[in-house]
Amino acid sequence: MKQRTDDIYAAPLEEMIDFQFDERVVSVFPDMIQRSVPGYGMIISNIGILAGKYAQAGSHCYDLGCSLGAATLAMRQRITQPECDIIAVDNSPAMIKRGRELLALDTTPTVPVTMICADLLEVAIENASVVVLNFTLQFIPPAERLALIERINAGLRPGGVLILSEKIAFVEPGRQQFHEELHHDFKRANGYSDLEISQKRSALEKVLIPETLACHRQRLQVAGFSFADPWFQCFNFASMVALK
Ligand code: GEK
Repeated sequence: MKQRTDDIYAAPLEEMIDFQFDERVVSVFPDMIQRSVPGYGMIISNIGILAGKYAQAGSHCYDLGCSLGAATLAMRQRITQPECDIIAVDNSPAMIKRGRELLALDTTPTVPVTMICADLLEVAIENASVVVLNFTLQFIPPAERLALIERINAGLRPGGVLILSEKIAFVEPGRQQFHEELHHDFKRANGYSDLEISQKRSALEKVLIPETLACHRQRLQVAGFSFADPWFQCFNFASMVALK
């Protein structure tokens, strides 16, 4: 599959369909996520660095909602502890198909990777030292989020980490507008038109549900993490690290 520029929302759409991670999205995904998520490349590199630091010998590292496996590959390059493997999960067959092709091109010899096409809500998390939810929890129904975070905490070894990146919301309308406008400026600067920005926003409205940093922090605490701190924020996008 050839790497393409994202023009999915460039022409006016007669009917707005909820956003789906289908073949069309997969074919433009690396371009789409780079141009839409401020700091994406930096977050991916730092997931590698965090995994290099927190992966424990003989444990599993999970990349939940792995898409094409960018975070998986970054972790694979940095993990030096013996007997670790990475379990990468996504429920989009098109993502997993392309992700496996990209994985086959990666020549990093050491850490074995298994890419699984499954609902992450149904995947067992066990003997884990690093769990990554890189812009994935936002697509999980809010009522299911606490149980998932509790299950991740239960599956982590002591000293293990959850890396949680999300689009975030703000309680005060003025702050919400401030960050949202800057994000739209970021997308415009990356070549998206106002039509593309507004059509994509409508398509995502019912499927991507952001929460406040305070809400994430509280859930992580309730789930049993000893602390959770944001290590990255740019406009309405943030990444937190939670330590068990
Ligand atoms: C990256 N982490 O490049 N089970 C499994 N996968 C799911 C589920 C679910 N229930 N719901 C959504 N997904 C990646 C980027 S993208 C973020 C993550 C974005 C998957 C979905 O199929 C998609 O591939 C991914 O979560 C979200 O580091 O596109 O904004």
